[in-house]
Amino acid sequence: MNFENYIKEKKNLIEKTMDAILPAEDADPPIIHQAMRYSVFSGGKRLRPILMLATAEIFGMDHKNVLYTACSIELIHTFSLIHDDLPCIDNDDFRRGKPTCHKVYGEDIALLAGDALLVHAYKMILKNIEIKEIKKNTILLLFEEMTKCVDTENMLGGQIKDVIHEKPDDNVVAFLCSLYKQKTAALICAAIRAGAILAGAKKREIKALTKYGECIGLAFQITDDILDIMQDQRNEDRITYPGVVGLKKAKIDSEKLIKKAKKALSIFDNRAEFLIAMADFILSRQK
Ligand code: GRG
Repeated sequence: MNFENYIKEKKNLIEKTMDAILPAEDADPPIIHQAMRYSVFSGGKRLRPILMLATAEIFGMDHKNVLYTACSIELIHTFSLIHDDLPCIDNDDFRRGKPTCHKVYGEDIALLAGDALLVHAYKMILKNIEIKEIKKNTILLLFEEMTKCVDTENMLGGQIKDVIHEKPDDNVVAFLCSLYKQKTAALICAAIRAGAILAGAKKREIKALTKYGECIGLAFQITDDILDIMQDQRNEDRITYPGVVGLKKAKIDSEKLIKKAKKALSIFDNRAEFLIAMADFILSRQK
């Protein structure tokens, strides 16, 4: 199957599952469920759940055993975007070309919709109990993976550094890389690691996939900043990697990271072809 069809097929699968697992729009109280669904179904690329499915596929794991966890990671992603857009954080009016959640539903409901999505993400990890192929211990490992990724050592910590705009006097590049690893790469890496954990991958395989995830995660955020500059959407308050090292070096560095990521997959021979294609896509994407 070619890459475009692969992405399309997986995206459909994920969106169908999310539609089935989220509370209906008219479930009480309707406003929160409408807001949750508005943000979840407003046109995301679904990269993180696709990465999870593609990782589990390396080990021959059936998609149906991965879908709840894949949706869980997309719900965490959506929660982080809703909160990131709030007036008290980035104050963005638009996301994916559409009004942000708080613009449509108000700040109070948007904040709570984000909270509800995080809780629902954990419920999805628990729902794995219904799948007989998944052991209880695997579910505990998934909980650990998700929690570490959201915690102050990762997403929350990175976001806090971003919010307080505290720039170190020296080694700004190292500071930015650490912030990007926490804020962005951690969730991408957790998606990949969760796919491997679900599929019962061995330690050395998880290590290789973690390296891949860290590299593509960092390259993803650098590319995101490059796209913001090129599409004239830069936030002047934020220090960014291309803002510090320049566009040309930022592009070279993200290419190096993608090369490193692909090299980490060499232990899988040709079984990781879609992960390799995903790595290339991260560099070539325009949105
Ligand atoms: C505790 C999880 C948690 C969050 C609170 C708000 C916050 C702390 C963190 C925000 C992190 C954040 C917004 C990182 C930006 C990552 C990024 C570049 C997102 C865009 O990802 P895409 O392009 O989005 O995959 P689509 O639109 O395709 O879904």
